[in-house]
Amino acid sequence: MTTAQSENAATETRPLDETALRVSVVIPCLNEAENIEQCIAAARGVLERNGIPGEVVVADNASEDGSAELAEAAGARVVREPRRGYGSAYLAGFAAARGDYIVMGDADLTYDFNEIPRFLRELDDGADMVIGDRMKNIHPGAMPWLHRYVGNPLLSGFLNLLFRTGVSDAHCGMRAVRRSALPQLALRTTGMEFASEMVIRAAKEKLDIRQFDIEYHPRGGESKLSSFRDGWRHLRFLLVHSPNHLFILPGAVMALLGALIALTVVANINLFGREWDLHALIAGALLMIVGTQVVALGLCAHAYGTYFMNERDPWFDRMRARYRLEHGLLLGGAIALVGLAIAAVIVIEWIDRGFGSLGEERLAIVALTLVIVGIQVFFSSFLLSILGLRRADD
Ligand SMILES: Nc1nc2c(ncn2[C@@H]2O[C@H](COP(=O)(O)OP(=O)(O)OP(=O)(O)O)[C@@H](O)[C@H]2O)c(=O)[nH]1
Ligand SMILES: [Mg+2]
Repeated sequence: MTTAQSENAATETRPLDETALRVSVVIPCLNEAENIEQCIAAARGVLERNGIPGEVVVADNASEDGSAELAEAAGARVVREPRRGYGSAYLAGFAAARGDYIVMGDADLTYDFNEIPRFLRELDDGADMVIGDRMKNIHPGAMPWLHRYVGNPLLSGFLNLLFRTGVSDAHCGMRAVRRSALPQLALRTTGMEFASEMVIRAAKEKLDIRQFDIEYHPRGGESKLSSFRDGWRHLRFLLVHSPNHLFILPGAVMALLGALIALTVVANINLFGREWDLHALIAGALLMIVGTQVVALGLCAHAYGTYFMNERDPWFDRMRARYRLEHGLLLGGAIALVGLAIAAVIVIEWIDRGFGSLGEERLAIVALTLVIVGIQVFFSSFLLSILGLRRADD
């Protein structure tokens, strides 16, 4: 998005009497009575000292320890969101924010709000989203060993493997974003995975994302993060938003490996110094059938993302441009026909032998596998086409 476009979008969403509000510091809060006043004082102090016209919005998640009242008394505008979750809190806070820029930070004193001007400078310089990187400056006791050396590096690494965002610390909670970029991000997750969603969506939309090192301090009060539940929520989010890595790649590898195994057996190839027979062929058949099924599921997931969720994937777009329903039907039909032809040969031989005993187990397995795979391709093509019907409606 160009600067001119973002300026237009900002003016469109901004009420007339608040044209001067430059920054909203949005703080999600769940039972942070110990810290919330200090956080608000820090944020307000930075805005005042630097002459930045802004507000502090606390998105309270139905705290039961009086956090919301403390926040109001400390001069924050409090938005109440009864639906629990880090993402829910932020979505409510974003909806209420009035500043051109939004700065995000936890209500637990882990982040230094004195860094706000640095974040704003990057936005002024044209960035759409700015994110801190805590990993080099973690103060003693600020992050448990499991998160520092296992959870964060693994999840950030996996996120970048799948989505190539270039963000080093994808779960850092201190960020800033141009408010006009929010409609484009279309954020919707409710839990801690919101942190991943924001980074992935920004990268997919090719926004200008910048990062710099910040310090991470030990938190006051109790952590709301649950290592395994929230770790899993992040991982789950990454997987369900990447059909290529979840389905297409593993499915294609399985199907290909299965086909190679089947070929080795049928062609009597001596691999690793031994012969491969029926048991290997059964394993190969299983891999071919399951692999095809998984690839078909991946294509349907892509179709759902494209037609229902407005999530485009360049690879799937190219596939759509190149292949139509009829291609799938022809491919599936041809594969099934080859299988049926092999089955027919076996039956003819059986008749020839006067319905006596047969020794064509290998060919029978190959025929059966091809018929199954062909039928899968044939009907999956129809299903893909049905999912694509929405395109015509739109
Ligand atoms: N987990 C969680 N946090 C919420 C919720 N609603 C608001 N929050 C706030 O979201 C921020 C992030 O939660 P934290 O417990 O600090 O999680 P974290 O920063 O990943 O982990 P720590 O390093 O232990 O602070 C805090 O300011 C919470 O008060 C909620 O429903 N669940
Ligand atoms: Mg925190």
